[in-house]
Amino acid sequence: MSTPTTVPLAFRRLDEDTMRARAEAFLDLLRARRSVREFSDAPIPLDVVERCIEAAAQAPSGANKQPWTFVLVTDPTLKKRIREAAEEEERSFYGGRAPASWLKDLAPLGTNAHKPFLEEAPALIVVFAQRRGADKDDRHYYLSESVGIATGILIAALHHAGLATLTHTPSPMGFLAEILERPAHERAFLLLPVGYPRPDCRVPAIDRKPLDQVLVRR
Ligand code: IYR
Repeated sequence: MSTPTTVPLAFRRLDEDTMRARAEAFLDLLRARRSVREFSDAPIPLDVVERCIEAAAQAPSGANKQPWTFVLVTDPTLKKRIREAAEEEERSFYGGRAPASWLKDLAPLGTNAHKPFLEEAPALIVVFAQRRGADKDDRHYYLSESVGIATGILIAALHHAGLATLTHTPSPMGFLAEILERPAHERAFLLLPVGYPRPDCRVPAIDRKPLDQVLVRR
């Protein structure tokens, strides 16, 4: 076993009032985040999106393998192909593949097989999970956990930067690797339309569980 090389940790200790203020501000910020399905087609600063992707790529991952690829799609032809393929999958999902109980759970969200946002949003980020490295002996670990953490950071970073997203999971998502020409060891993890909400955008009236339902203190 070789000794790992280390560097000093850059850590700034904050006073408790500052910690409280920052925790509150971050909670307020995330309370205001909502999944958006009605996007404006107005252009967005792509340099901002790229910095948010870079923020996501700072996430911790199993053995620091960083097993993710983010494909930023802005080409209208590709967006159209993605919309058409996604809608085909969704038609079969809503038209019989999904059990009645699942459709009942989705009813409050008002979703259906119609996915115009895949063309209307100025950008789509398709997050891919790499089952292994480019070299076939390079193993990856805790894939879903790692890519899930990075995706969560990405959603928070985009919201913080003033952009709306939707966590969209057309299922199955195999068509994304095909359309975006990803290698066989990558599987699509999540599709995130990114943009500004339409000025008349409405979102479902849902709320989050209060802290006492999600936190157990022992
Ligand atoms: N993928 C479908 C269905 C869907 C599933 C869940 I779970 C959601 O939270 C929302 C939708 C669709 O995108 O419509």
